This record gives sequence, C-alpha cells and structure tokens, in this order.
Amino acid sequence: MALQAAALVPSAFSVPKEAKTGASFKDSCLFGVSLSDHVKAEFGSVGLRSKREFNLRTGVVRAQTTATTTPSVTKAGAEGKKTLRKGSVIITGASSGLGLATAKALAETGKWHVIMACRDFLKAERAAKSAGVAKENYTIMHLDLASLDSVRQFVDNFRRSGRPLDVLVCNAAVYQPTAKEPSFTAEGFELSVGTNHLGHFLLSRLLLEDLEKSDYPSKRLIIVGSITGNTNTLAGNVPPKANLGDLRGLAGGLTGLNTSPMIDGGSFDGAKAYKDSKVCNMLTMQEFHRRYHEETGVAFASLYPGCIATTGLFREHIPLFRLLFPPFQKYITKGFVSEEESGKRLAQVVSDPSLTKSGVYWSWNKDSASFENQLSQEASDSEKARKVWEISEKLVGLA
Ligand code: NDP
Ligand code: PMR
Repeated sequence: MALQAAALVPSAFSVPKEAKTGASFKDSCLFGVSLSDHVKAEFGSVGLRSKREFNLRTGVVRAQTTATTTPSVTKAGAEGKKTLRKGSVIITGASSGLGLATAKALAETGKWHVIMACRDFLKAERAAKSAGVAKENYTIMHLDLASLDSVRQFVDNFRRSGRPLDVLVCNAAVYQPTAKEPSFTAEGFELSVGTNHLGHFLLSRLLLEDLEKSDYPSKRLIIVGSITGNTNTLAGNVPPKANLGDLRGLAGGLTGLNTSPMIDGGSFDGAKAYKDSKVCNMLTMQEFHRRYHEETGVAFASLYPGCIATTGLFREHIPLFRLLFPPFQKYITKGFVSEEESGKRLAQVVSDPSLTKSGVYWSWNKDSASFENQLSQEASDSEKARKVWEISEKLVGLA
C-alpha cells in the first residue's frame, strides 16, 4: 500500500485581504467583448463558492500515515542499464486537469510511483480513484503552495517518507481572470504569483537537494509554462499582456498595501498576474539550468502542453467563457488538446529518453511531435531571470 501522509495545517488557505462579496467582480470581456449585466450577475455564485471552500478549509487539521512498500529496485539488466527501479515523481496540483492526466499516464506505465502533492486530500483521492490510478502507484501528500509553511512541511513529510526523488513537476496553478480585487497567500503575496511562482520557487529550491541525491539515470525538474506568457505568439498578444517591467512590485513583496500587488508595480489585473507568473516559471527554469545543471546533472525543462480548454483552470471564468472557450480553441485556433493528450505530453517530459536536454521549453506540433520552442524576449531575458531569482529568494526566506 502506498504511504499516505496528509497534514492539513491551519495555514493551508489563501487569505483575501479585503472582504469581498460575490458581486465584486471586474468588468469582464469574453474574447474581447463586454458582458451584459445579467451575465456578470452569474459571478456571484462563483464568489460564494470560493468563500465556502475557504471556510471549509480553515480549521481543518489532519495527519494521516499508513504503511508503505519501499520502492522496487531492480538491478542492472543485460543491456547494461544503470538502474531499473521504479521512478519516483512529485507532481503538484495532481488533483485535476494536466496534473491528474500526467499522474495517470505515468502510473499506467507501471514504471513510476507518483506523489500527488495536493491542497485538497479528499479531492485528490477521489480524482485518483475515478481516473483509475492503481493504489500501489500513487501517494497523496498535502501541499498548499499558497503557504510557505505548508511548502516546508511538505518537504519534511516527503523526506520522512523515505522515498527517493527522481523528478519534480511544478504544475499547480491558479487563474483569477474575473477578480476585481487581489487575494493573497498566507504570507501576503498576491495569490497567482504567490502560488504559481513563489510557492513553487521555494519547493523546487528545497527539493533540488533531494533530486541531486537520486541515483536515477535521468533526474528532472519541470516547471509548467504557457504560451500566454510568451508575447512572441498570437495568444501572448491577447490583452492583458505579460510584462514584468522593472520588477518593482515583486521587490516590494506584492502585498498590495503600500506597494503594488503586481510584479511590474501596476494596478491589479488577475489575468495579467497569471501570465506574469508563467513568465516567472519559465525564467526560473532557465536560471536553474544556468546555476545548477552542470553541478547536479539535473535536467531543467518547461513546456506549453497545448490549450487544455476544459480544465479547472478556468473555474473562475464566467460560464459563457467556459462554454465557448473549448470550441473556440478546437475549431478556430486549433490549439485545443484533450486532458489525456496533454498528460501524455507532460509524461514525455518526465520520462522520455529523448527529452533529456536541459534548459528547454518544449512544445508540440499538430502531429503531436515535440520540439524545442522559442521563448519571448522577456521570458528568455537572463538578466531578468537573475533578478527574479534573487528577489524571490528573499521573499521566500532563502536569502
Ligand atoms: P487545473 O485547475 O485543472 O489544475 C490546477 C491544479 O493546481 C489543481 O489540482 C489545483 O488544486 C492545484 N492548485 C491550485 N492552487 C493550489 C495551491 N495553493 N496548492 C496546491 N495546489 C494548488 O488547471 P490545469 O490542469 O489547466 O493547469 C495545470 C498547469 O497547466 C498550470 O501550471 C497551468 O498554468 C498550465 N497550463 C494550462 C493550460 C490550459 O489550457 N489549461 C495551458 C498552458 C499551461 P485543486 O484541485 O485543489 O483546485
Ligand atoms: Mg487564447 C493560436 C491562437 C491561440 C492559442 C493557442 C491560445 C491559447 N489562444 C489563442 C488565440 C486567442 N485567444 C485569440 C485570438 C483570442 C481573442 C479572441 C484569445 C482569447 C483568450 C482569452 C480571453 N485566450 C485565452 C483567454 C483566457 O482567459 C485564457 C488565458 O489567457 O488564460 C491565462 C486563454 C488562453 N488562450 C490559449 C491558452 C492556452 C489559454 C489558457 C491560458 C494559459 O494557461 O496560459
């Protein structure tokens, strides 16, 4: 049986700094078209749902541990392969969408044990079961990326499990396109950048040590990026565009108090905050590569898995968007991929022997063949990557 350790710490939630009502959503556009008031009113239910989820999560404390089997280790085979033991991969946000599909694809090979690092233990357990992931191929461990305490606790719990770490996949993300006001992580960072970038930044910095210790033939650290953070594409030119500016907001801590909640110091825009966070993800991957690839042998990679228009990422978008976005991507842009296909793509980046190159941003063409893609000027700016790295390490308490 798999080890199951879940510690739902009280800090495991995101704290909205200002009281919000369900009606307080930003005037929104659907593919650039303004919405009528009756459509806007539908936002209310989303707001209430979030609040309910918030209330449910607060005060929940749980720790679960059951016995585990040690990873199966097979010695060198006839072809002289170094090791054939089961790989051990952590995937953040594996309770839905891309993360779940990747967990399923890897588990199905029988060659991987997946540690599903999720903020909602029960949701993850149900998701794994309904996706048909075999019990012996996964473990759920609690991780709330919107709390740095939770990140540190996750790392401790993982180390206590005694499993090796061969691949880390930073996949989880939040997207708040309709939020009128920013919300914040436990430490007071704007939620999208705080979760998608800073939470993963601390996690990956801490776990690099564990990856380094692994004896697996191909050790990898993958941070999921996206086309919408790349302004060298059509998708990346849909407003609001990603732009980190001179990083003054990030340097100020993204608190929204006396400083801006946005990296570039501007006023809050949830869609932009998400795209900015993806730029940080892609810059972080490259900075990792420059600093640590040679020294550790770990391959660092990012990717755009395709437009998975049906996932929970769009849960806070208006219902009309969620209805029209999949057909728009399927028939107009032709950028649509199913969750299953996207999972296979990310699983390739985890385990395919031909995708071992470090410092690469992978994409797939129409025939689903992988290729090394070009990042935008900003997303490949090494000076900016260094500055984002240095500011981020101060914010998460590493420097
Ligand atoms: P989903 O919403 O389906 O998955 C996101 C996952 O992140 C969920 O499991 C969610 O948990 C988890 N998560 C959110 N906040 C936290 C947190 N604080 N701590 C831990 N986990 C958290 O979206 P996708 O599958 O679409 O997104 C996965 C990745 O793919 C993201 O990095 C996204 O940027 C990227 N991507 C997505 C594209 C798309 O078209 N959908 C395109 C390009 C990139 P919970 O289930 O509890 O909510
Ligand atoms: Mg986009 C080839 C064109 C293409 C692709 C691949 C995407 C992917 N999008 C494309 C084009 C367009 N989009 C065009 C022309 C428009 C204007 C009509 C458009 C609009 C649009 C919106 C409003 N697109 C969106 C949104 C979102 O809210 C999504 C977003 O930006 O989330 C941050 C989104 C996306 N489009 C994509 C992808 C992959 C997304 C999901 C975002 C992501 O995870 O990065």
